[in-house]
Amino acid sequence: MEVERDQHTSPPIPIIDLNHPDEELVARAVVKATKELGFFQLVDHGIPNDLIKRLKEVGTQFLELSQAEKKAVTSEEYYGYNMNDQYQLENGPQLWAENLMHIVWPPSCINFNCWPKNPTQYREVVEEYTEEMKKLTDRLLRILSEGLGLQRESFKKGLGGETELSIAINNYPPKPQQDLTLGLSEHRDIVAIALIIDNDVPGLQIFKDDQWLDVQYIPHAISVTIGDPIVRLSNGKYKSVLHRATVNREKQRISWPFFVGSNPDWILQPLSELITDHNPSKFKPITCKEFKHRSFFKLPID
Ligand SMILES: O=C(O)CCC(=O)C(=O)O
Repeated sequence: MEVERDQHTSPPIPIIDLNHPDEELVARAVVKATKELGFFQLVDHGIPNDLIKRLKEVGTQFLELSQAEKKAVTSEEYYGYNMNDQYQLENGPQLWAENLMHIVWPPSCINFNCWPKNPTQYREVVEEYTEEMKKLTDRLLRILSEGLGLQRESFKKGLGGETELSIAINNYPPKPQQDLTLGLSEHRDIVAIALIIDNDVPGLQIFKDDQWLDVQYIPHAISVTIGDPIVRLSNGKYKSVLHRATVNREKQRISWPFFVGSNPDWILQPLSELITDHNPSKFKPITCKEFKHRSFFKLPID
């Protein structure tokens, strides 16, 4: 199989076979997609299909609980369970979604009150998924480092070493007036990288060449969105992608993003190896915590 699959859609979205024997070719494809678009889809990525299936099962079982049971999960600043069906953007579309998000790593940052207790296998499955995703995300960070001629751990160190990892479940119920409603409004990620799996209902869109493109559903594939911290670390050499999620007229869409965050107290700034007299820093140093807060509340940063 080629490392980048042939596509007959135009313009193409890169689909990268991570298990291709030529690792250099794989790395080049990831780096190219991150430099040009900030988005790609991974196939044969090493996360067992059975584990993805179990993750989807426990997530779906949680969503099927009564509202009272779901609300029993704590809701705090960024994490826990939230229902967004009443939310209306000013002069914008109505957002319709339900969301659960919680930290999965490092253990010192985990608040298990933000994790569902039901179904009972939820914790075990999410912990197993986290272990696998740590390996995959470390590999991507190493590829991004080496892609700019840096030491392989540079990007991980630039995020503060022990980065915060979290997982979410987004539930987008079907909505007949689909054109009026977005599940998740357009945004660039506050986190470094998001790795998204979904059920078989397409809805993710990315903005490329002045238009919104549908991301096709590929069974077992992982969609990767590059976020603004990677842009800052790379001093603008890598791109983040503007993306959004639409809802379907007839079918429920569910997505499970896995987020690679940062160490909250770490100073986020372009990696020093990338700064020269000819290529001065484009971004002000800022703590990761402050960056997250300012990005979340759309406050100015630089
Ligand atoms: O549901 C999706 O496909 C997109 C999720 C996303 O962008 C997010 O949770 O930040």
